[in-house]
Amino acid sequence: MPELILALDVTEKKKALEIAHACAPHIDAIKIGYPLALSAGLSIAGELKKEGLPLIADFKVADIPNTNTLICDQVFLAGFSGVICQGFCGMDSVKACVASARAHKGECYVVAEMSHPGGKEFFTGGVPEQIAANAVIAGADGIIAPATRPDRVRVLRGFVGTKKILSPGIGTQGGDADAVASLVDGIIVGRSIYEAKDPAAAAQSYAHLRRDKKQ
Ligand code: OMP
Repeated sequence: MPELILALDVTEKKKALEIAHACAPHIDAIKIGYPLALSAGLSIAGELKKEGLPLIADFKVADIPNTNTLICDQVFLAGFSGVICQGFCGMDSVKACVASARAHKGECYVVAEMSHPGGKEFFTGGVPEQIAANAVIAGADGIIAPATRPDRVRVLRGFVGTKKILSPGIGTQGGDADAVASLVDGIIVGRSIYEAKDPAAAAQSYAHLRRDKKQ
């Protein structure tokens, strides 16, 4: 059964910190990306870390190896424990992110296929499978695969074996947490939690899916 990762795509710093604090007992990790990092600054990482949870930087890093290294080093120096990169830039670019993660004792996840409708335009024709295979060879900790397409998660599992699969697209994007829970290691949920009237209660509603966690 999977862990619950809160996608904290809130652009008001105070609200973000309040939601993180309220949800902390009911989640296993926090993921932030450009929305919060650009509005609140990278130092938000230090404040979110106080919740004592793994903190993933979803910057979907997608550049040449040297630039990827420079970006990921900053991510880990800011206090994040994990980073998400794109896989379509090639093995060398992914390896650079993995090397940075290792140097900082952090984790690296590679987007293999995206969850939104447009994700079917270019993440097709065997590309996600190749990205997933590359992620394994590069030594990444796992991949990102779409909860909106459980059939595709099943296929990609065949390429990553026991590596982790983190899966976004639940709730607002139409994915069903119960349908993917047994297929993945982490479900990523954003708006269905942070836009709820009571974000903590919304997070707690996934409790039955979380792995061996005391509520
Ligand atoms: P909600 O749709 O609000 O639950 O948010 C989903 C979160 O997962 C957002 O932070 C997205 O940026 C992220 N995400 C996707 O939705 N689809 C993907 O294919 C990949 C990601 C991601 O890498 O986290």
